[in-house]
Amino acid sequence: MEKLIHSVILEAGDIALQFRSRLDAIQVTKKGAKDLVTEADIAVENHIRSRLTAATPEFGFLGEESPETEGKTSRWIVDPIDGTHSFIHGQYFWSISIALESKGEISHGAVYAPLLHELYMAEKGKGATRNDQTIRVSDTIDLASAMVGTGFACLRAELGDNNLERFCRIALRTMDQRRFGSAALDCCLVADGQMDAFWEQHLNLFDVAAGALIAEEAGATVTDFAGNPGLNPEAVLITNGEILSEMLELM
Ligand code: 2AM
Ligand code: CA
Repeated sequence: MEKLIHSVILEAGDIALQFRSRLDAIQVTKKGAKDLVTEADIAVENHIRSRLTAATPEFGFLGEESPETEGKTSRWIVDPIDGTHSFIHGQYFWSISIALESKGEISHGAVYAPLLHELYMAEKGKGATRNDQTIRVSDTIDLASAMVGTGFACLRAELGDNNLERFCRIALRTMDQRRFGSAALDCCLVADGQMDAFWEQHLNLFDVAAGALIAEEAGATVTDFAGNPGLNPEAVLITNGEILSEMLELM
């Protein structure tokens, strides 16, 4: 399974990069007021879907850009381009995310950021890697020394509870903050210690299914904003463990 995911995600990266090389000519369509989809999102998802479905016809498929198909006990969960706005603007921080869920539990996760040349992978119980090297969360012990990240998907979804107050509250207590624009990649940045924590609300499962497993396998805690363990895309808090309680107080 790992080999299949590895080849498919690298192929998907090549397709995305071909579109990236002619960004001026790329077709962008609106799914919602600020919710964009490009030809690249669709071509990448079509490729991933046809490759994975051919190799595992018995599995279901949940992707951001195509209708869901039911599977028996396993399904692929795919975001073809996480960080579509970054992609459209020619920026670096976007990624491709593939997860495999079996009997309700994520068993494999891969996140690939083609322009950063970073491929993160994890298998449940077997640790996490970045470009084949084992990774671990940071050992930062207090929020005052921490680098944290967040995202504002909710603003794009035009919801009332927009994370700005929480961001200001937390920003006053940390060393520094980042907002990279790809939730899948943000999870991986906590996994390899580049950030000490990441939170975001109102995400979709395909944004974070792979990233959360990668983070967990690298030693991160994955909870909701109340500290309940496990992945809840509505409220995702991923930390290096050391700063979990300080973060929870501020959520
Ligand atoms: P996307 O680029 O695949 O749409 C950035 O804050 C994160 O929010 C990204 O993972 C982004 O994924 C996601 N996101 C963007 N718009 C969203 C929306 N309208 N609803 C939910 N999530 C969204
Ligand atoms: Ca996404």
